[in-house]
Amino acid sequence: ARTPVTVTVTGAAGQIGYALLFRIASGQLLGADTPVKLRLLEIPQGVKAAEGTAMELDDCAFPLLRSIDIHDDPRHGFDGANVALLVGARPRTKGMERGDLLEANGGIFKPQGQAINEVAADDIRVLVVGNPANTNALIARAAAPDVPADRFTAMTRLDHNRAITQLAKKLDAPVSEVKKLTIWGNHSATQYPDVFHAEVRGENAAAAVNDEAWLNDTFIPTVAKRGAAIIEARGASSAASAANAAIDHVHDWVNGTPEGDWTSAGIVSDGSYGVPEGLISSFPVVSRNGRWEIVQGLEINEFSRTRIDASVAELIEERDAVQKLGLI
Ligand code: NAX
Repeated sequence: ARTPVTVTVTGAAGQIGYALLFRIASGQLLGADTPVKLRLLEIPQGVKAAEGTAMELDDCAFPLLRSIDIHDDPRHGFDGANVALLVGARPRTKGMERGDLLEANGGIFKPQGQAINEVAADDIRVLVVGNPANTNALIARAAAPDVPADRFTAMTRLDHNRAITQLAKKLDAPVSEVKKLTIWGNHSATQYPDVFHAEVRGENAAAAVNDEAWLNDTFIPTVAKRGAAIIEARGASSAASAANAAIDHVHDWVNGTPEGDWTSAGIVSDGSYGVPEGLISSFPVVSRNGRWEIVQGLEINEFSRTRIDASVAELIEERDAVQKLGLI
């Protein structure tokens, strides 16, 4: 068996944490031959519930699970971490302005970034799930100057997976026949799910759909507002599907994406496709040798350009706001 990998999960006592931890411990994150050491990070009020989850993890007797440690101090929670899933965040509450939300989350992601900088393993990979995910990732990254910038990512894989299923249903195809779909921009209502380069059963998806009104009035809003639709139906926000997307993201990052396909992830922009350098924006990406690479050379039509630019404009606003707050 390989050397154990240390995985830190923040917000471990929350609903995504509950859906995520059992899958990590069973080997679905890193593979069936990689032992896992779990480190759960919570706020003090969350520690007792995290202990309960740890009891249940014990009761599964997962062969790959080597240890579980619970912490409320990031300097201990990220100690030796190879993978960090930053799930815990401050949700928007009634009457909260966007600036207040960014500031409250800065109070979480800045110290977590600093702790990652100080105590995580040299090969640390970070996935930010907690919203606003892209900008929280930007804050954590800025607080960790000694960690290569490309180790900080934000999750848009749930949006990606949602878009695959909507497109598959429209064309009456199995999801396994949908390739090369892209989520661009921010993980928010402005995100742009792009089917113009996607393939369904080997054919161009936009041509197969051949219905711009469906794209504009049904597909894009269904994907972008899916989170709200889940809350409306379930009375609680997406949890198992969010955990599933986090597993997919890290699994592909570590093991590589399949040939002939790509996925979507929020990664630090190198200026590709007119997205300002340094922003954490969602792109079409492949993973090769353990690193995300942006798929290059795609032609961006007018329909896509307007929508990518709108989402990127929102990311710029968020970046400028956290810059003003001294968070980056
Ligand atoms: P819950 O409220 O169930 O759990 C959050 C947990 O985080 C709580 O146990 C809380 O005590 C803990 N926490 C808060 N501050 C912390 C800190 N500083 N350190 C460690 N733990 C801390 O939320 P849940 O439904 O699990 O969602 C978690 C986050 O994921 C939210 O921000 C949510 O908006 C976000 N999501 C992101 C998605 C994405 O696609 N990127 C989709 C799903 C989800 O909405």
